[in-house]
Amino acid sequence: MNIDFSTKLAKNIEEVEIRTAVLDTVNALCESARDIAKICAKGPLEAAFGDVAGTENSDGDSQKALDVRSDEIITAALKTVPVAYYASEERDDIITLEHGLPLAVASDPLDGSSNIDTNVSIGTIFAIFPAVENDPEASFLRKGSEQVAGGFFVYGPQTSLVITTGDGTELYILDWMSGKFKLAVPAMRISESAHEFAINASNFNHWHPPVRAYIEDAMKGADGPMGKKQGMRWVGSLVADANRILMRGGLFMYPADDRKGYEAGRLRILYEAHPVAFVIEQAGGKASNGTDRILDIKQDSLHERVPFVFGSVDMVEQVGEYHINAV
Ligand code: AFP
Repeated sequence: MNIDFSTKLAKNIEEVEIRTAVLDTVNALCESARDIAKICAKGPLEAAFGDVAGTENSDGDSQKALDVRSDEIITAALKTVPVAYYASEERDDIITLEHGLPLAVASDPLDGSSNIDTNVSIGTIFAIFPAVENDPEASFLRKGSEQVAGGFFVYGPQTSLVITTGDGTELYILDWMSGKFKLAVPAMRISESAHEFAINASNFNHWHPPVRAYIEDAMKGADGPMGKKQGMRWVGSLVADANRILMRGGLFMYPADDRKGYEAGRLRILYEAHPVAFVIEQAGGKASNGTDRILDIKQDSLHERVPFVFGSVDMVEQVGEYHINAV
């Protein structure tokens, strides 16, 4: 076993076949993450570590060698467990592993590619759905609330796993001596209010009015409507910002803006927003597109983007108020 399953993980899943399949799949993903973490730990000592692979992903973004390698590692692992279909940021189309198996897995195999050669935390994000038999598309084009499990690995000072199966959010840390992910926090909780936001402020001139108004007020700190100094962080790796917000509260925003291709923001709903929203909500936080709950949104295409706002309840709700008041 690659993970300590003495926890309550997946015990809330009533259907035995699905519960067993989820545990087997999480175990396989943990082995994949350990292999990817080993590659990350070697950095530029690992051939083709951060090099551009010379290929492009579904949206024409150039792929790094580690993007492609991570996807290959995960694909090979999922062939050993009861997963019928696999969708990846690094692949245009769904892969059918075996019709008739109970699960469908969507993944961003390597989130934070722009940070690969800067020694900044990066990660792997995954969403697990019950497979719709003989219908790969229907298995993925659905609401995020239909996930049976979701979460992400972070390859940073620790190699960690944040995961939920719908009964709270757990934090596991990889113990390199045993090679096992061990439970560190059985029930992560996001503080309801905090005073730190994460956004790529270089896009200020492209934001729509509600976002610009919110950030301008946040920048006013104690002299503005928020009445307190607001801190700011932006890692450029969703998994790192999400992990920080789970640990100490705060707000993350990647909103829509007026740049070409960013009409719905940058992040993909299926394998980035849905799994992150799942762990955030299960830790007592909120996740929206600015106004509507992310997990209630059904995506119409595999790589569809969505404006993404998540974190402490009070902060996410306040962003929603700025959107409503702007109408
Ligand atoms: P890459 O994987 O292409 O580096 O994108 C990372 C990401 O999807 C997400 O992890 C970050 O929060 C966001 O993009 C950073 O976007 P900017 O580079 O526009 O700030």
